[in-house]
Amino acid sequence: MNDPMLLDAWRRMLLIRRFEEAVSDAFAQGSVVGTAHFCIGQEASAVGTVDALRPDDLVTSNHRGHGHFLAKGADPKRLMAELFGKATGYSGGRGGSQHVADLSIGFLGSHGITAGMIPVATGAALSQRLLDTGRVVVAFFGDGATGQGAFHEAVNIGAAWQLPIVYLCENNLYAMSTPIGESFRVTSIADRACAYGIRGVSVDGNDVEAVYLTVHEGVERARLGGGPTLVEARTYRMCGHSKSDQCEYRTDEEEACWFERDPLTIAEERILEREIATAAELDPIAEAVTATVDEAVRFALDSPDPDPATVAEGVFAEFDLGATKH
Ligand SMILES: Cc1ncc(C[n+]2csc(CCOP(=O)(O)OP(=O)(O)O)c2C)c(N)n1
Ligand SMILES: [Mg+2]
Repeated sequence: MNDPMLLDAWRRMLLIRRFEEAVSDAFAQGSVVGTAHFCIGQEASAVGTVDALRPDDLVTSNHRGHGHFLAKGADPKRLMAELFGKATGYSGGRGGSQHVADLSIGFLGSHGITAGMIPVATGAALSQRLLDTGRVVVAFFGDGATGQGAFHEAVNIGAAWQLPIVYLCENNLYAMSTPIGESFRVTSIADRACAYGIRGVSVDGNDVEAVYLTVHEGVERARLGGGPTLVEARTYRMCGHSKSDQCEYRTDEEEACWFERDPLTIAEERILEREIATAAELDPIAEAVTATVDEAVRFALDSPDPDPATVAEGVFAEFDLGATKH
């Protein structure tokens, strides 16, 4: 990454962090209900990956998708409003944390079904091939998703047809409370790539530059017709799986070790070391990020609730209640 890129990557990682902290506060205040999965600690894999893409390239996400979406250019106001269940949200307040999309910025959607979007991403990559758009697709998913049949089927067909796609696994060492060692025997998820005859690469997922370089190589290979790459970004969520998780299955030592490798700190230290900016120059950037998030919260609070009269809009299944009576 050149100097301006690294500085901007840091700013956007900070935006993701502050955004999720604000969502957490909103939960505490009761403005947001239900649950959410935060990506605090995983911001570098989202930003580094998206920075390796062209703006018109496509992304799919999973249940832990705020960072992916914001990195791809989501409007923080509309995402915040969605979390608040408001009519101005990306899904009109109906989707919540896990179900948002914006095709205009190439974000095909996040989804709560583990591995559910990997086949969708693969289909999107087939479309790009058939339409000859030159676009590449990235599918974000977690280590737990690699145990799903949908992962194997999609990666296999992506490989067989040499589709323009990068399969981006954020290996944060756990699927809910299950450590990876209890789910598979390979030491790296990248090793699984050989089963499909594609390239597999493992990268430090907390180092935004390393992620960028690794994904960029995979993206350009895919764009030139070289087929998929499976990238494992090794990272750690610095929070619970979801709102209710106290992380009792993790040791203090393990957490301390990873908390020292906070992706924001790594990027900030590098910016200072390379004299891209001084600490005093970073302060106003951080303040502007906080102001953006505050504005998003205000927008969400001030937005109207969805109109009950629109409840059937966007519903594609119809039931004839009369037909169920015998
Ligand atoms: C098909 C399916 N099975 C189970 C779940 C429940 N579930 C939600 S998140 C999750 C773990 C996902 O782990 P991973 O893919 O590693 O992502 P992470 O949460 O660690 O980011 C599970 C099992 C689900 N949402 N969908
Ligand atoms: Mg995981």
